Amino acid sequence: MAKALLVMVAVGGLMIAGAQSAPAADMKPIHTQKVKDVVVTLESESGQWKPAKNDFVLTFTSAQDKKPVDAGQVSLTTSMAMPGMAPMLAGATLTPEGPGRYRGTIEFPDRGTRQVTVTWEGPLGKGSAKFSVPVR
Ligand SMILES: [Cu+2]
Repeated sequence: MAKALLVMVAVGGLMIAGAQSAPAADMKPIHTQKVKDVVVTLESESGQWKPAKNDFVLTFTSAQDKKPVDAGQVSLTTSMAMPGMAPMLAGATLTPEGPGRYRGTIEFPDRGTRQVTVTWEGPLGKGSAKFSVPVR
């Protein structure tokens, strides 16, 4: 999974050079979190995750001037605690779309609150954000 993610990110990076990305559709925030000087925003057209395949956008901006932050290598993973069994894990496929902007997909088999971990490692350093998102 981790290896596939790296390949996807690398391929996405190549695509940016040639392709002009489509204008962003109207997005609603799923979650916003400030980590030091970076604001991490998870958003989608519906503003929530459902038990199915989900498309979303992950952005990194400066808390000071609101400009995009080059987050570099980014990952988004989720887990859900399930009584009496191992936590259910799901990772997102992320494709860089522009400075500080990643288009992602993630699939959930059921409802329930996910613990989300976003990590990044780029020119401005590395960091992580942890928060929970309901799947409903
Ligand atoms: Cu579950």
